[in-house]
Amino acid sequence: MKWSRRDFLKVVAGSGGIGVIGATQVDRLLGLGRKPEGKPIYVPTVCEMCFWRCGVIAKVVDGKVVKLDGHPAHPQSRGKLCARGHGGIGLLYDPDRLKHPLIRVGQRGEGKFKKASWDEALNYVAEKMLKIKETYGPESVALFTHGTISTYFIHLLWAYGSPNLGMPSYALCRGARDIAFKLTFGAPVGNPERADLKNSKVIVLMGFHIGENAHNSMCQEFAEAVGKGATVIVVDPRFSTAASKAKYWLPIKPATDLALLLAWINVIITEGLYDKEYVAKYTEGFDKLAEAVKEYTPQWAEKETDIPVSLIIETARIMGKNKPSVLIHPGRHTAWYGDNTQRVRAIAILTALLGAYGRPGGIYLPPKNPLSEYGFGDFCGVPYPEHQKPEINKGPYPFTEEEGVIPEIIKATLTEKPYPIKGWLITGTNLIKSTPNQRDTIEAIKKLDLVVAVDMMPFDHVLYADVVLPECTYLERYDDIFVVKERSIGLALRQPVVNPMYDTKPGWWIAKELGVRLGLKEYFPYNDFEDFLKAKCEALGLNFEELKQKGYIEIPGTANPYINESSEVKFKTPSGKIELYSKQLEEAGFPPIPTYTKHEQPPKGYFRLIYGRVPVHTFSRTTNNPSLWELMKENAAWLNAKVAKKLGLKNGDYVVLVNQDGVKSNKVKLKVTERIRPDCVYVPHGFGSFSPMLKRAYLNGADDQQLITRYAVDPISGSVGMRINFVKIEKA
Ligand SMILES: Nc1nc2c(c(=O)[nH]1)N[C@H]1C(S)=C(S)[C@@H](COP(=O)(O)OP(=O)(O)OC[C@H]3O[C@@H](n4cnc5c(=O)[nH]c(N)nc54)[C@H](O)[C@@H]3O)O[C@H]1N2
Ligand SMILES: Nc1nc2c(c(=O)[nH]1)N[C@H]1C(S)=C(S)[C@@H](COP(=O)(O)OP(=O)(O)OC[C@H]3O[C@@H](n4cnc5c(=O)[nH]c(N)nc54)[C@H](O)[C@@H]3O)O[C@H]1N2
Ligand code: SF4
Ligand SMILES: [Mo]
Repeated sequence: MKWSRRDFLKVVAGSGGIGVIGATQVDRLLGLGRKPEGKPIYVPTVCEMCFWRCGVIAKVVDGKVVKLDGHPAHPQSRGKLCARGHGGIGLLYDPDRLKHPLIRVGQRGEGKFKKASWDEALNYVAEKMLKIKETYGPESVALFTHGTISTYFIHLLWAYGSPNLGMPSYALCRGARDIAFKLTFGAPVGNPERADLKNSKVIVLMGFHIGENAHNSMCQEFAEAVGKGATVIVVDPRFSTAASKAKYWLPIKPATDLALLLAWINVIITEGLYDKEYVAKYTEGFDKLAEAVKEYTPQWAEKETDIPVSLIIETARIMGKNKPSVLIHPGRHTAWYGDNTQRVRAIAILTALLGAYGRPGGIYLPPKNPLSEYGFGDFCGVPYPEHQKPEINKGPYPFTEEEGVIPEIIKATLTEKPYPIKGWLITGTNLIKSTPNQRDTIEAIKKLDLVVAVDMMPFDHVLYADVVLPECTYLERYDDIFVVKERSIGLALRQPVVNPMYDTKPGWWIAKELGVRLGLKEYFPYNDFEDFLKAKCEALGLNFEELKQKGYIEIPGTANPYINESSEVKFKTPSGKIELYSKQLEEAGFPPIPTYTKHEQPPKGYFRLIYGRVPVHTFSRTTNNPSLWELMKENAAWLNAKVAKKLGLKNGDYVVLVNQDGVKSNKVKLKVTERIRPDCVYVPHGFGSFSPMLKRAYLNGADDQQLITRYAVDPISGSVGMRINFVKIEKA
């Protein structure tokens, strides 16, 4: 059966789904009384409406972007875009954009600014940064960053001499997953994830809601697999869009997934359903694993998870029968409870037992990379200075990486221990929405000598900035070349589709201008970004003009999806094998095989607060986008129908959520539904902005982060579990 765009839409459209941005809407955005009539030109570029980074073909008429389509050759778009990708035009022409540099005149948080020139604003920041360096040392400046702008600002931070970097995409997102996969297989699962979805016969999604989580080619491959008859098993306390495509929906009691995984491993081993040859050849520690999981019987797991024994056994058998083409998706946002690394380790172990790592339909292998590593830092050829003080950003977590644990930096700022942090650079992340315990974040800001926000939109955190530096959008700028690591290696170029509007500048320019003012000129040896791009292309053996014209170039002969059984395979773990039993964890004082820990369940009268994605928005960043706002203006809190009846609440009622610490949400509409367990409330993430500078997003529903005053940090990875908060419901 051949899958068409319509079938793709069916998957993605499950819950309000994909939206098509109408032509009249574009006209309105452009402020045109009529459609542009000139001859269209088509410019290839790369999307940044989320971090899947699809290839885009932009249609430009009379200097205006009138349409965005998926790049047909780019493996992550395959000729299609999701609603958010189409909605890039709404970002470009959003009248609420930051239009020129700003310097604060009121109190931090008040959002009162005066217009400034770039020179004034950059000099202000550089002066303060030099002062902090002189008084406290460079380590006292921290950077919070997300997205492509990170390339330039991490370079600037390291050149300045600070290690204190925090990326929300790490400890608040995929950090635990990367570490668990490295510990087990010697390599992270990658971005895009190396999930061989289109060839899977069984797909297991644990709290991973494809369709609402709208990563483009992943949705396309999921649709393809479903079309070919793959069995889908969805483990989620909520009947997600993916659950509507599933044969099995297992409405698990939240926080107990590790019990289910251990029981599945138990059944696979006791019933001899594992891939014996693969396990013998490629793995280490099987006997110890078999011994350790004996206690985790399906009978035991039923009590923990609320999933009947018969279903635990039946689903395990289906996996065993279809091995190795079984994809147990490792997830992406894996920051759930305090044991995230061990939970994802259990997924990795189950994957290995089924022989699914490096086999069709499981996790494919990384492509062969013939390219020399040529990062942004390599261009200048000047080494970074050594920092003189310990890094705060990694906390006490032995396996965490340089991308850091944001709450550790916030804690240090508050306590001034082990040393004071006095400056924050915030680039491309809405720290207020992405980070738990907003009160701590706001209190920490009060202690700072400098807060800088480099953003496109006046989101919540911008209100607290001393200086606001407006970046132009991805449609108006060059960025560093993307090395795409899908099944093959490819190179993709983001290039300006139109000239920057207003007095906005690209991130590479802002970082360079700051660098020059900080006396770090040798780290930024370019005038124009094309100098850098051309040098990089040369180093990579590529023709820049060809890349500009095509937008995406694949490097032939780099695909390496499956294990070649006839040659020796070495995993990049200490033993060279897949480590079911992890000596690295043992040596660091952690259980070498995942063990189950119980988490607290909601007290009487309270519900567990869970959250997730909606297909037409990316976190908070799109909530003011005129096109996407029209598709979904505010969020609604999901509540089980029987519970609602008991509480005397109806669908559409406005309520306030109050958490265990007495913190109240904005008023939010109630979605009364059978599609959620009675012990949970589900709030789509990213809504409820309190920035009055956003005409559409201002107070548009509830902000889940406001209610996340508590978090549980995973002692292995520093992953910040945010699903340990409980709420009760009051009528608004
Ligand atoms: N409660 C809760 N917290 C979460 C999550 C959750 O689901 N619930 N999800 C977690 C996850 S998985 C992640 S990855 C993080 C995401 O965290 P963030 O990336 O911080 O998410 P956003 O809220 O979208 O904030 C993005 C900010 O960057 C700006 N921005 C967007 N594009 C650009 C650009 O090109 N240039 C510049 N300069 N600025 C830009 C936007 O205007 C916005 O202010 O949040 C994490 N935190
Ligand atoms: N449209 C859209 N797509 C996106 C994004 C976006 O902002 N918008 N963001 C992208 C990014 S950076 C990331 S990290 C991914 C995140 O996407 P996912 O990795 O899929 O993560 P979440 O959005 O946190 O997933 C929430 C799901 O977990 C379920 N859940 C809650 N608690 C539990 C539990 O204890 N057990 C189980 N089994 N399930 C539970 C919720 O009901 C919900 O269905 O999405 C990416 N794709
Ligand atoms: S998945 Fe959608 S928003 Fe993300 S990069 Fe692709 S088109 Fe853009
Ligand atoms: Mo994420």
